[in-house]
Amino acid sequence: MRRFQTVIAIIAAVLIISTAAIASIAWQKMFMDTYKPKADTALAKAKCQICHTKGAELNLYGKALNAKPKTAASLKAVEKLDSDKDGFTNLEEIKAGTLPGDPKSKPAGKPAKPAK
Ligand SMILES: [Ca+2]
Repeated sequence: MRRFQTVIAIIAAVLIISTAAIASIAWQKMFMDTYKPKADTALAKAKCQICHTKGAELNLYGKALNAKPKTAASLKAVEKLDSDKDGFTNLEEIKAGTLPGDPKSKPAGKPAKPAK
């Protein structure tokens, strides 16, 4: 009986992890389809790190998106935010090819106006 419970727990863990991975891939595809970042930018190369830190943990941009339904409208809804608080809005960063969830990655120059 105990072995059965262990197997069920392992299956449940795998399902939870793979569901999260599939959700992340869906977000990534939607992001790339929506913004089409230029190939040689940090943003295009970041892949999972657009929304995640090195591991599965979400960065500040990922957390803002994760609170919303998985739709392109949700991407638009967080464009005016400055998720990583580096002074540039998420959209300014996306257009510049930098990471909206990483304050160390930001466009050259100064923000157009102070971000919220
Ligand atoms: Ca920012």
